[in-house]
Amino acid sequence: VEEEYQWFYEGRNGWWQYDQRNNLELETAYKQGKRTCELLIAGFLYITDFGTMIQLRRNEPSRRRRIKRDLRNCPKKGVAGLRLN
Ligand code: V3L
Repeated sequence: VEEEYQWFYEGRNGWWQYDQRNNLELETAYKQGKRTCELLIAGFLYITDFGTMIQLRRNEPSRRRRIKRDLRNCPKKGVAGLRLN
C-alpha cells in the first residue's frame, strides 16, 4: 500500500520528492521520534533535522535546503532531480 505522505526537499520554485530509499529512511526515523536523520546522497552525507525541517550537507553546512512532509500527490518538480513530464 502506498503511503499517503512523502518527504520533499526544496528546489528553485518548487519541491523535489526524495527517492524511495531516502524517503523510507526519513519516514522511519520520523516515526521513531528521532530528531535527525543522516542520508547518503550522491556520495555526500547530509543531515536532515526534523526540528528545523532543514537538510544540510554534513561537511559543508552552508548547503542547506528546506524539507517538508506532505501529501504524496502535492505539486512537485519531480523525484530526486528527475523531472516530471
Ligand atoms: N536528493 C537528491 N539530490 C539531492 C538532494 C536530495 N535529497 N539534496 C541535494 N541534492 P546541495 P532546481 C537538486 C542534489 O544541497 O532546478 C535537484 O534534485 C541537488 O539536486 O547544494 O534548483 C536537482 O537535480 C544538487 O544537484 O548539496 O530545482 C538540482 O538540485 C546537488 O545535490 C536542481 O534543482 C547539490 O545540492
